[in-house]
Amino acid sequence: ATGSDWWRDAVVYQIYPRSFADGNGDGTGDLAGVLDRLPYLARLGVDALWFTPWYPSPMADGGYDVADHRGVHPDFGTLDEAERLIGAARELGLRTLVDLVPNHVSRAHPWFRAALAAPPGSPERALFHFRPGRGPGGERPPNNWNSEFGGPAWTRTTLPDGTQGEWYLHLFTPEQPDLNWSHPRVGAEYESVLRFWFDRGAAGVRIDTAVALAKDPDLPETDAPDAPAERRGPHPYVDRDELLGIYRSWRAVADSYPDPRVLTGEIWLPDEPHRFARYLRPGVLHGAFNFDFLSSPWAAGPLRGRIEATLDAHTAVDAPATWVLCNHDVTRTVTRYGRTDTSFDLAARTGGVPTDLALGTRRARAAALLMLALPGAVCLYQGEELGLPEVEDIPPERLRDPVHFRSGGTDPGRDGCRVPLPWSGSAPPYGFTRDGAEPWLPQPGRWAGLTVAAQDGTAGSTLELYRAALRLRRSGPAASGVPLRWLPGEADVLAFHRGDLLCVVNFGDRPVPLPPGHTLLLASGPLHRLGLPRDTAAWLRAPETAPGK
Ligand code: TEU
Repeated sequence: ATGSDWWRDAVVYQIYPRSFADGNGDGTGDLAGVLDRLPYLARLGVDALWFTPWYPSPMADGGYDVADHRGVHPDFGTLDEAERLIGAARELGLRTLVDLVPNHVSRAHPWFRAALAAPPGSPERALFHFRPGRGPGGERPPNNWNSEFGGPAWTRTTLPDGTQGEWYLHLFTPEQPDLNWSHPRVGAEYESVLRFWFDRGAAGVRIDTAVALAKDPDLPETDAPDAPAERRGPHPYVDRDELLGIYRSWRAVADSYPDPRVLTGEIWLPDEPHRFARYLRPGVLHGAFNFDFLSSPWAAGPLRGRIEATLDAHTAVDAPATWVLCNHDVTRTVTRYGRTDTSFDLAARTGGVPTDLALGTRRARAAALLMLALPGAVCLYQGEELGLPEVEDIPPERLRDPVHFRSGGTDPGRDGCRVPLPWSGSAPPYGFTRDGAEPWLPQPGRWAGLTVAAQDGTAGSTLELYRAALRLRRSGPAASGVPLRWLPGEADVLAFHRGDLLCVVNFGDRPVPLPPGHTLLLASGPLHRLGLPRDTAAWLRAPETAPGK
């Protein structure tokens, strides 16, 4: 779609700036590096770029600990450069989404510094969740909530005289104090931040942790302190009704611009498509990443079930789905799909599970054709188009992710999907940086065949598969509102029409014969004499139907 509906079927490309491309040769990716590579992104055929946080930050959580929402971290460049980048991208037809982190700020944010310096009960502290501890000396945390990355969601403050004071709430690391969204100043501040970036050309925002901002003001105990996603029924900080009011007011800000800006939520709400779709009702958010699709086992039944449930729930509120296979938080697709257990969670990172990368690559390529044929928007994660696997052998002393440290070192964390991209050459740094600089995370020595240069123009490469699929998607019915129509067939085959496009994915052992009269447009792997082999997908064009039929 074009015009103000562009987001309904947009392909968004997620950039993790630290690992995309290094323009100034210090080993850290930056905005200058992205500017250099804009032609690559335009040629890939995506519609928009989403940048994970580029703001000033102590980088305790990859920049999701924001110290100033209106600036750019010096590692990445300057605010001027960000504005120029947004403009240059737009000239190539690429819109820009910035990451908005409303659940928490950095401990280095001026608001939190002021809160720490102010006494209990002060207006400064009211912007966060400060509470006295339980027990005689207040030595126990105020409630039983646990942080997403392990350990209590509370940290105790120390008063100037050295004695222990109140505790503050942080659903993530202690470096990320949670804001109090029932305070009007918090809402006003974020509306102003939205305008700040929209005024500088941003076409929208990705909203971090969008399901957890609102808290029950009593901060009560919960019987789901560890895994809120597995809660049943109301929860003191997940999926609360107050969120809808917050997002309605943001929508009004977005809609006040002549070229309406879009709001895409990061909403982890597993297996509850109708709760999920509440956020996509008219006047609320435009889209939200579909993690049910991402976390599905690689099998026809579960995938079809999740696709149908998602489409039903989204159709009911007239919103497009936003399909996603991976991001900077989960094990890369090629590695996940190379395992018997294809789940994305922490356990899969730590188990030392056997992984068949050839199998995973085949499935990931098939999954790409499946995803890109579905109705709605799509979000790709940098390196997905190169078929990069997770890097599972980063030396522990090089790991940076707080998930690793907070697990006491048992979990490698999320750095394995954040390794700098390989652009060219046969050895690290693969053109990522220059002048002999060392990339901030080490790249494996086995990526020579996965670089952009190695795949560019190479028939059958994953890069060329994505390019071809994105080109066809743009010109065909997959890029329009045409609904999906399933074809009856075998249990381990998924087949559906979008207008005259037919997408077939084979999950079973037996090759699936291609339907007669159809033109093969694209296949995710080599075809078998008898048809489409296992773990392979194809796009076909149906024969033209006679007029009047
Ligand atoms: O992630 C929020 C979130 O819910 C994740 O913790 C997710 O559940 C987990 O990573 C799955 O493995 C967002 C950001 O995407 C993440 O990078 C940040 O660390 C987090 O918020 C805190 O800002």
